[in-house]
Amino acid sequence: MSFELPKLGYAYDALEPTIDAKTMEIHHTKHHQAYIDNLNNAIKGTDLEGKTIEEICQTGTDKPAVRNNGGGHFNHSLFWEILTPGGSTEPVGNVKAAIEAYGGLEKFKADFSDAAKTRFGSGWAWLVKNADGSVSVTSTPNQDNPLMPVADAKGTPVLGLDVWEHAYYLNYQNRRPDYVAAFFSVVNWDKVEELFNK
Ligand code: MN3
Repeated sequence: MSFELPKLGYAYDALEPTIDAKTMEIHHTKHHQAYIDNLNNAIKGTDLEGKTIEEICQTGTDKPAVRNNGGGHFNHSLFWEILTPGGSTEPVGNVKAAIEAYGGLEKFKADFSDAAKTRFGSGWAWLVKNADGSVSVTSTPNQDNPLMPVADAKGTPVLGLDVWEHAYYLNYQNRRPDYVAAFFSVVNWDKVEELFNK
C-alpha cells in the first residue's frame, strides 16, 4: 500500500494570522503531496514497500530519493499534527516535566528559536525525546530528521518546525524570526504530550 496525504484536523485558514490559508493549502496539497508521490515512486518494488514511515527514516535513507521524500512525508505529517488553532500556551504532563528538567519553558523556547533561526538554508527545528526520557533541542538540514542515522542528534521527534521558505514566505517574506516567534501560539501541546508518551 502506498502512502497517502493525511487529512488536516482543521481548516486551511484556522491558523491565521500565524500561518495564512494560502500557505497552508499550497504546503499541504502541493509540497507534502509531492514528497508522498516521490516517496511512493522511490520505494515501489523495493524492500521498503510496506514499511512504516518511521522504519523508512531509520533504515532506508542511504538512498537520496528516500531520504529526501521519506523525511518530507514524516516531517510534514508530524508538523500538521502538532499545530492547532489557538494552541495551548503551556506544555502539559510528562513533556512538561521533561522540559522543566531541561531548564524550563523559557530556556526551551529560546534554544528552539535559536535552532530554527540559525538553521542555514532549509530545514527543521526539533524537540526530541531521548532514550532516557529527557528532551533535547536540535535542527536538521533539508528534510532530514532525528530518526535518521545521518542526524547529528538522534531521538524521537515530538515537536518540529518547518523553516523552509515555502512554510512562511507569503506572509513573513524574509522575516523567519517573526514566524518562529508566532509559531508558539499554535502549538498543540496535548499532541506533543501524546507523541512523548508513545
Ligand atoms: Mn514544508
